[in-house]
Amino acid sequence: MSRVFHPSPGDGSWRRPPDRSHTERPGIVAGYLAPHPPHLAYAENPPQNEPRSQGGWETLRWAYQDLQQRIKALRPDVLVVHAPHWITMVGHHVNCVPRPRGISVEPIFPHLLRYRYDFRTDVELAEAIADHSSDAGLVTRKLKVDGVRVDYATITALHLLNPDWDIPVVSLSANNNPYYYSSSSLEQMEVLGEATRKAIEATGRRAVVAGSNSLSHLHWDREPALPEDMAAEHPYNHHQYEWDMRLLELIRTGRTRELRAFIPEHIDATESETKAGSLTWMLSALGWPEGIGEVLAYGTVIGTGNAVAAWEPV
Ligand code: 2X7
Ligand code: FE2
Repeated sequence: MSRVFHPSPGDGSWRRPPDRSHTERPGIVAGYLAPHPPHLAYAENPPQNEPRSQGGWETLRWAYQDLQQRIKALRPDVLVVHAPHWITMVGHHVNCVPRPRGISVEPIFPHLLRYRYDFRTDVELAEAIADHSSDAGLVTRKLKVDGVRVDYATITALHLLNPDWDIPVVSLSANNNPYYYSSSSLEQMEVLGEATRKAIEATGRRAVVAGSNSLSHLHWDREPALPEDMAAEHPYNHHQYEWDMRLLELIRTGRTRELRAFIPEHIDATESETKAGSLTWMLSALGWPEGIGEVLAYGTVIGTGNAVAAWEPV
């Protein structure tokens, strides 16, 4: 049975992942591909979000429930997330505000996401990531202005990974200046990933790193009257779907070296949101581990391809 569409056996045993927190070694304990369409948070009906839904996009949300259990078992000190919609035109910014609070609104889908957030930043690690990145030659800034609104992608991914919000966070921006000109941003994301790993090790943290990208990224310009009408949900076209499957096949068979070379091809073929670099950053932080990689679910959201995937070094 393909793991792509059948994320878990039906006996509920996936809810009880082994307790792996005994590995108290500092470092990165897991890397996750954690897509952020606002629809997924909307469909969960959390009290923090104003709009109400009837559900939808279940296979992706069930995979996130699996990740929530895994994260609880790992007991990390911090969740480090890179997401494409905190766009910074000059350099890579790190949120160093100790307690971000506010309302995050999805600008294209404000009827789906108006989410009241309140979380803690691991400021020491945030500053260490900025410093290591700067030392590695990247233009880097520490965001210290209280009250700056946190983007919806960061909030959606963090909510879906840890709806209890009881683990401190470090949030990184997407430097979309190189994004507009070429795929050279991916080279910078490799450097940012290595700097992130060094900062995690230097501060003695046990960290989960989450790259928050969709895959194929063409989407409808109309939505159904009921946004969660799953009869209307399907891939934008078969070409997009096929290229997503090629990428997922590399992930689920652990062919990470091939994946690294394939990501730019996939971007060219599908306008993939991986162009913002979150997936590359996350895998670079993990050191591009060969032989591991799981696809927990794939599903489309308003036509875009989205996968929840995991890399858990033993
Ligand atoms: O940010 C997104 C996305 N990546 C995919 C689909 C729809 C909305 O928002
Ligand atoms: Fe997005």
